[in-house]
Amino acid sequence: MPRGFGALQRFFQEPEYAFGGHVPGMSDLSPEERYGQSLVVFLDVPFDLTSTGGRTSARGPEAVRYASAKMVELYDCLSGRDLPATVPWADLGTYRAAVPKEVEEQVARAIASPAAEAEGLPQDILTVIDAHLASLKPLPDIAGILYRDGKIPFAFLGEHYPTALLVQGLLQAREDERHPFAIVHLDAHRDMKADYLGMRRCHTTPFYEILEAGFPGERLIQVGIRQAAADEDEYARAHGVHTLSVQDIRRRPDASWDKLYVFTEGTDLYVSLDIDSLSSEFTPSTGTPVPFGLSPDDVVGIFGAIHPTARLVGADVAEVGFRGEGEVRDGDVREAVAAWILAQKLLQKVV
Ligand SMILES: [Mn+2]
Repeated sequence: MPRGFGALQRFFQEPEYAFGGHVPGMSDLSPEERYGQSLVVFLDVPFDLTSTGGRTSARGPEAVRYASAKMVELYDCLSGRDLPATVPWADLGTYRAAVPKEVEEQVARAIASPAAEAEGLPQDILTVIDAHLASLKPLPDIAGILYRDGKIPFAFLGEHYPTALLVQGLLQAREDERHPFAIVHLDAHRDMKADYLGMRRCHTTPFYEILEAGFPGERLIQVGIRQAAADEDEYARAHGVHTLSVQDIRRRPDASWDKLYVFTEGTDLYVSLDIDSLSSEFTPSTGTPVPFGLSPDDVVGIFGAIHPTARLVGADVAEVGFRGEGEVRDGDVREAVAAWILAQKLLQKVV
């Protein structure tokens, strides 16, 4: 029997209350029964305090829920597989980490100000940000409880920072060290800054924090990277981090797939998909869209190259944006549809 459900429940608002509702599946069972029978457990962390291009990703997870419930068939007519019939999943709901609107606006104004670029954020703003980041502190424990219950946590994140906490929790909970832990990180950005405008923990720092905690750089591959500061590139090189660029994939696809195949062989695998790894034409709502990126087909190719012996131990999809404006078909929900379909493609491949 799953021991963790009771402990987990108090951190989450039930998905029935979210806009877009419940990720569909096993709807005839109680939440506890669904949890007990699941292999994959969805959760969302709608936290976005530090991103640069506007706070659209706080509502990204609910847009992904909406896509899952209303926009996308669970039967995949390309593979003939029906999810979640073949990948039992449950939905824990929404992590309670709401940031009040006025705090969001205060921090957003400070980040956008020219003074921040020149001399960093003022101390009072950094203190406010740290106070709200403290609300994420239970995330490593939550990932650990899920791991010990034999579940695969699959998080829909707002900003990318919580990835550091989820990975930390999984690394601490692991007892079987025979399978090396490996991370496949798809992103336009390295997210490997030691500091951004004075913030030591924010959407640009999670992979710095993971490596600084002792995770070996050669167990991390970053895919689709096309934006980084010189010191992030240098840090990645110095730590032996693998990189696959969009150009590598386009010009030498077979060599790229071989690299991923070898990299993931026999691993306990964590996959972190920042939606801005996709080219900006697919991402109308994310905070920091970047052209010259991956196509959804490229991402399916990347997942397809994962070695069959890799065991997924956790995953997240980060930075999906949603402004909640206009009709959903106007495009605001387009990247959430892509995010949900790619999440399913990952699960079809590795679970
Ligand atoms: Mn990122």
